[in-house]
Amino acid sequence: SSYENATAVIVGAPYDSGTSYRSGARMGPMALRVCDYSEHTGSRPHLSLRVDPLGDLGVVDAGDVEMAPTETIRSLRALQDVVRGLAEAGKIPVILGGDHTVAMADITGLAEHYGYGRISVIHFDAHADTGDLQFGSLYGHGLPMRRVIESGAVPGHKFFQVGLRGYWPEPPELAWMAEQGMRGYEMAEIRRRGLDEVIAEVIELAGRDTDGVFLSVDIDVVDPGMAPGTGTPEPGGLTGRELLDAVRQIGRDTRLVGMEIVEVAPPYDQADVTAMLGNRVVLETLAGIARRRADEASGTRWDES
Ligand code: 4U7
Ligand code: MN
Ligand code: MN
Ligand code: MN
Repeated sequence: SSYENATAVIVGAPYDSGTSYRSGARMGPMALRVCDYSEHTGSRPHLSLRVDPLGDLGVVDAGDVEMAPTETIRSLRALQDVVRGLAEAGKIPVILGGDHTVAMADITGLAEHYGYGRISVIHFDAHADTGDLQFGSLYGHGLPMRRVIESGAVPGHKFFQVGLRGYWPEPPELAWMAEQGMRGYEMAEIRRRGLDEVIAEVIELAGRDTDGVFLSVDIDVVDPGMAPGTGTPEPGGLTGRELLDAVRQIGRDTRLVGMEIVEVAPPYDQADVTAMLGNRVVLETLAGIARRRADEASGTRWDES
């Protein structure tokens, strides 16, 4: 196929579930694309890549999966099949959401290939997304992580959540999370210990006893001052720069088998800085992977500090 030489394959998941207070994430894939990561995925160096371009890391865009908010099960199933197919072909799927509901499909699709219980998840988000029901539904952007844990796709102790803050989750949800052995890093802990130290710990823990790491980035992990284009903004988040450094480090120092960037809702950001940041999140993660591969090929380690 035309993906033969590609390491990473971009897939759009234009879905929002109706469980958001403010919808619009279905327009995320288009917005993330027009900010044009593709222009920079060739051999041409780009300033945001600090040290190196993507080198020979092949990236292709497979377009959007057909999804509709009124067809939840069928839509998630279609995405799940695409993700599993890419994993089977040895590719790294890069999913452009969509709201966070799509995580169910992304993670389940990967687990179907790598094995239930075999992958870890590093999850950047203001929210834990471990709710039980939303408006009576099992599917929605506030509960995908509970669903994948319940299904056995990823055990709770292989979940590492970074950037949590605000008044959610509620106490019963917190108790459930603790029972599952989930590890959450709240913004207060990050500020106290420093992000570098926290990310180093997450990389170490997520790399234990695993066949691959999935990176889930909900753009609302970033402060709404820098990323206003999202349905559920929450003050007190990471800076854009911090997120870019973190994902690059994760791309470099874990065995990434897939990633998603979700909850980019263009209608709430006329300046499009949120989509641009989301675009750079993809780019920096891929640059981290490219650097890891270059280091492995040369038997050395490029010092970025
Ligand atoms: B996201 C919330 F009420 N808990 O259920 C809800 F605070 O994918 C937020 O992380 C859910 O953006 C946030 O709607 C879901 C709310
Ligand atoms: Mn989320
Ligand atoms: Mn969120
Ligand atoms: Mn959100």
